[in-house]
Amino acid sequence: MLKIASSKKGGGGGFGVKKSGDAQVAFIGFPSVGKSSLLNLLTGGNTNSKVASYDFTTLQAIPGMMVIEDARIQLIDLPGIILGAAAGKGRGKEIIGAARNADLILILIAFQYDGSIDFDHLFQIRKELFDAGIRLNQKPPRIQIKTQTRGGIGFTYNGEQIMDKDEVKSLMNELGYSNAAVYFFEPNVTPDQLIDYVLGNRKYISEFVVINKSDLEQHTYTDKEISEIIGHRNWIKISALNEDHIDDLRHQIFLQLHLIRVYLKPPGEEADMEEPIILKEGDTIQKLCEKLHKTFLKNYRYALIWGPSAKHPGQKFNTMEHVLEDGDVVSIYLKR
Ligand SMILES: Nc1nc2c(ncn2[C@@H]2O[C@H](COP(=O)(O)OP(=O)(O)OP(=O)(O)O)[C@@H](O)[C@H]2O)c(=O)[nH]1
Ligand SMILES: [Mg+2]
Repeated sequence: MLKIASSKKGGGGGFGVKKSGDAQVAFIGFPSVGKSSLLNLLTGGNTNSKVASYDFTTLQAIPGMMVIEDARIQLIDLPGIILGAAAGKGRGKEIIGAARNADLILILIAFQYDGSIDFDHLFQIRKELFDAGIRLNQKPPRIQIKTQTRGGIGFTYNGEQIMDKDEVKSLMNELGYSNAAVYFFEPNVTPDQLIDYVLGNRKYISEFVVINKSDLEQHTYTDKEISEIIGHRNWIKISALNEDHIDDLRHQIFLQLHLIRVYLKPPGEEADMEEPIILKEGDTIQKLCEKLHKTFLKNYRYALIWGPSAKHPGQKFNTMEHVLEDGDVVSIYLKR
């Protein structure tokens, strides 16, 4: 079996948590919602993050590893967030730094003793993350800007748009551009999206909402009402105390990460169907090579692929741009 250490770049931002595993999930929530209790449960006792009934029990980032369907997922328990975190209150900068590096943000809220759910916390956390440049459940806008030396602001677009040419022009001027060609490749681009694109440095990450302490539930809300308040259906009710719906949550985390399994077949040998390489949906042969070792990137000659992404078994790919799919078997041939 080919065993090569992952060559992932970067140490990870907030709190200096070293990225490890196939994907990273950050836990964000107000104090005492049960983040540490949940981390301990999901990692099956591998991790021991202190749990206590008082607020601010966790003071640093505590990473743990959860293995699910062959993927190793790093979970990061964080201190309780407080208002103003984006502006640096509490250990807000570090908490948000850790969130920015994650592939999925798990926002934890909880049932209260009166059976209500602290939805306000969810909205406040979303605002903190927004202020810190994190865009939850959004895709990067399909925009292109080409700066030019003259000609003012040009505007080309697809579909119906909210902004007209004058509005685009004045916003671009405010953003410091006097000559540029602006392209919107999708309909209804908002001014915020244009600003995000120009400012760069935005992170687009999915959120999943965990409502903990369901042992305190008094059936005040229907599922439909909860979905309406949250704004989507990516949420789950659990009880860390009673270990209720923990396996469902594990599975949901796996699904939300959109991971794919790719099997390696060393040239001339049988494929290794035991230990897949875990990649993300949309990843290319290049990503696979990066994950294996830098020599694969440098000395890549071609790949043969069997499986869902191949038009026929053993299809040959001379470049690394081909997008892989879950279940592909890949042979990589290197230059000698
Ligand atoms: N009733 C109930 N209590 C829970 C549940 N999960 C956690 N708790 C309790 O809630 C309190 C806080 O739990 P922690 O896991 O320390 O919460 P935390 O979010 O990590 O808190 P900080 O680190 O302070 O931000 C503890 O007393 C837990 O026993 C649950 O599902 N139901
Ligand atoms: Mg904690």
